[in-house]
Amino acid sequence: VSTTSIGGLDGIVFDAYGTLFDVGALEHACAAVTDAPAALAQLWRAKQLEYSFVRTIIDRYADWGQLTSDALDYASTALGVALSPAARRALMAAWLTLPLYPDVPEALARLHASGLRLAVLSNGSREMLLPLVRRAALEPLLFALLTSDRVQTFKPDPTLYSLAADRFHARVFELLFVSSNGFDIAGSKSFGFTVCRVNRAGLPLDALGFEPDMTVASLAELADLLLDEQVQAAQDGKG
Ligand code: LAC
Repeated sequence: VSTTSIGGLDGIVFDAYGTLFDVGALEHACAAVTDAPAALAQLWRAKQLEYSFVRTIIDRYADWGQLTSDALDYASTALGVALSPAARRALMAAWLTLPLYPDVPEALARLHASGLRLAVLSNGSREMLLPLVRRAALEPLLFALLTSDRVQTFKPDPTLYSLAADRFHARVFELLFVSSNGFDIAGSKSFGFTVCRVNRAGLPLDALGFEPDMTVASLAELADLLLDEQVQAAQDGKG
């Protein structure tokens, strides 16, 4: 764990897919249609992200559901996986039932209980994220659900990040942005957030020239860091 002081935070903004919600679960869904489910799930996710980047650069927005469907078409064709209409629907539906990583529920509850405002800011659309957030019972914990469809662009476009600063009425460095995705660490840090990288898989940091302010292996570790610091500050205040 590396950390810098993070007193004076105004709120915490979480990336969704791969940070709160376990996209690894797509592999189980893919196992229904291929003997190589990891390859299909990985290519699907990689193409989904690639399409979002390309569309952002050429200014041709399509919503996240469309991108996800297009990426599945590419990945299944490239890997020679035949999909019946029913199998295709089941794979798309897997995005609406992704589980939270096991460390997430308790950590978010603790952070919420501490009085910090929490939000999700995602490249997903509201249509695809709301079912996930509701299913995971996160709605009562969230101050805001900020999604790409509002601004019709995708991270790391600063336009999407700016939704958080606007919604919180906060200075950007007073918001802690939490993500596991390398492009999102670089994008959020470049935008000016204080940034926490969640590195559950022990992967190297993407070589984009941006260091997160802290790195944790789980959200439990993040909650410990922030809440211990709060306790310490309260004790110092009394002393
Ligand atoms: C998200 C994806 C891109 O924004 O991780 O939720």
